[in-house]
Order: sequence, then C-alpha cells, then structure tokens
Amino acid sequence: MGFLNQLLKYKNICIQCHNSPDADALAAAYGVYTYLKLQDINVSIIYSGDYEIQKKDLLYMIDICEIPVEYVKELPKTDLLLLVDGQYGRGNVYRFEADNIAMIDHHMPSMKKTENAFIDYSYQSCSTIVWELLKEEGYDVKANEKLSIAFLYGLYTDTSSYVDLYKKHDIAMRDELSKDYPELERLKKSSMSLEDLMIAGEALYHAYFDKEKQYLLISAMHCEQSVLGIIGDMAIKVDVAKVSIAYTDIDTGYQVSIRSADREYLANEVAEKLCDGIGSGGGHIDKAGGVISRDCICESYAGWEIADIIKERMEKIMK
Ligand SMILES: [Mn+2]
Repeated sequence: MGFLNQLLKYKNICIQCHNSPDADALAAAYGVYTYLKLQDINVSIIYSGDYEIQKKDLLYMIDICEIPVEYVKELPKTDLLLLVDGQYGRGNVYRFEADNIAMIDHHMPSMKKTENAFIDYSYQSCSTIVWELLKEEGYDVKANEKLSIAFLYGLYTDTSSYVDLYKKHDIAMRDELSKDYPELERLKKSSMSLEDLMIAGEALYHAYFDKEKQYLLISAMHCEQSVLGIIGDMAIKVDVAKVSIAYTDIDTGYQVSIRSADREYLANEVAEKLCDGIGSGGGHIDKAGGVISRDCICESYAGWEIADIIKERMEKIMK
C-alpha cells in the first residue's frame, strides 16, 4: 500500500501549505488533492499566517491550474491535517491543533520518522515527492496538464530556474512532464517582482570580494531562489572571481547558490563542502546550490554570523 493510499482511512482531509505558500507548496498540495478527490475524500487545501498570497505568478498559477486553495484563520473540521512542503511545529507553518497529523516534505527533518510522515530531503522539491507518490498509486500525472504545469513550476522555482537542479528524481520529473506549455513560459517570466529586482541590485552593490582567495560573497535580503540564481549568474562573470556564493535567509536557514569559473574549484564540490555537516549541497561543476540549516549552525556555530561561517569554510575550501 502506498503512502497516499494509506491516508484513505480518513474521510475528511485538510491539506495545509506553509505560510506564504510558494509554487512548490501549492503544487504539492494540488497533487495530493487531485488524488484524494478521485477517491471521494472530502478534501480541501488551506494555508494561514499573516499574509495572503500576493505574488502575481502565484495568483496566475492558482488561476490557470485551478488550485482550490483557501486562506483561513481557523482549521475547518477535519479527520486529518496533512502538511506539505513543511513540518508540524516549524515556525513557517501555522500551528493548528488536530487529532491526526501527516506530512510530506523535502526539508531537513525536525522529527522522528513516523508512518504518517514522508520526509526526504534528498528531493529538491516537494512536488517531485508527490509526483512519485502519485505514480506509486498508478496515477498518470502527464495526462493532467494543469497538474503537470503546477509540478514543473514548483520544481522550477525551488531550483533557481532549474539551474541548481541536479538530483535524479527531480530531473526525471522535469523530463517526463516537460512539454510546450505557453502558460508555464509565462509563469517563468513573471517569477520576479519589482522588489526582487531591487533586492538583486542591492545585494550586488554590497558584494564582498576576497582578494586573496578570489571569491565573491553576496548576501541577498529574503528573496526567491530564482533571484539568487540570477545574482550568481551575474556575479560569476566578474573577471577576477573564481567562485561566487550568493545566499539568502529562508525559514529553516539559508539558501545558497554557487557559481564557479575555475575548474580547480568545482561548484558542486564547493557546495558540498560548504554545507557539509550543517545542511546539504551539490549540483553541476559550474553551478550548484545548497541549504544550510539554522538548527545545525545553532549547534556547531553558536553565536556566529552566517557570513563568517561561509568565510571560514571558504578559507579551507580554497586553500
Ligand atoms: Mn519546496
């Protein structure tokens, strides 16, 4: 029995996205919703927190994919609360009390494995996990164009516009679902807001350059992964930079995007070493990415600034 199938014992299921849902959370929720609906489960998609979705690309995604997501302050009556792209008890997931809780997530686990929690951070998007869970139940995702678009956009935004995409399951989903979708092209070209443009400009303006080791370190205010990717792509074009590292804070820690212009320092190796023991990183030889977990650095680098942790690690990596 697959993971989704075992949830069918609950007749009323509420799928909760993390606060300020992103494309990946919405797509993952929509994937689970689609399956449960087919099985005649009374199912809804909700999120809470301080803000309602405002980003233009997400509103367009909800519209064209017909994702029935609702912003709520109170949990509708439900037998099971199913969290996607987040974990119960985390700061970015509004805490509702519920008798039964399940989770599907691709972030570092903050709890022990239970039969109701599918948490695997070897996936780059939660959409990929749900895509696999649907396949396990014999559901043909490719035949559902709206869901395909949602999954692809979820993966796209969680991997800096596919640039940091490197895990095999995630690549397999992109390859299987990819098709000429004009709606998806439009989504991809509206993933940045004017504010993001300013964040990128500001981050680049304050770039730190290590003259001796020749790497650029760029701190961006809280921004989308796609923006980090754009910053990295631009920074690595600087003539004296061998490596560039751009990072931004995310709820669970820091998202890092790495570029390399020097074969002595491969981006994937820099990413792996930079995140070793405090998160996970990897990618291609010239472009890579990673995540540094706040919980991990609180343990091993208590009181340190993230920039100092990266500098200390780069000192060893580029020796
Ligand atoms: Mn995600």
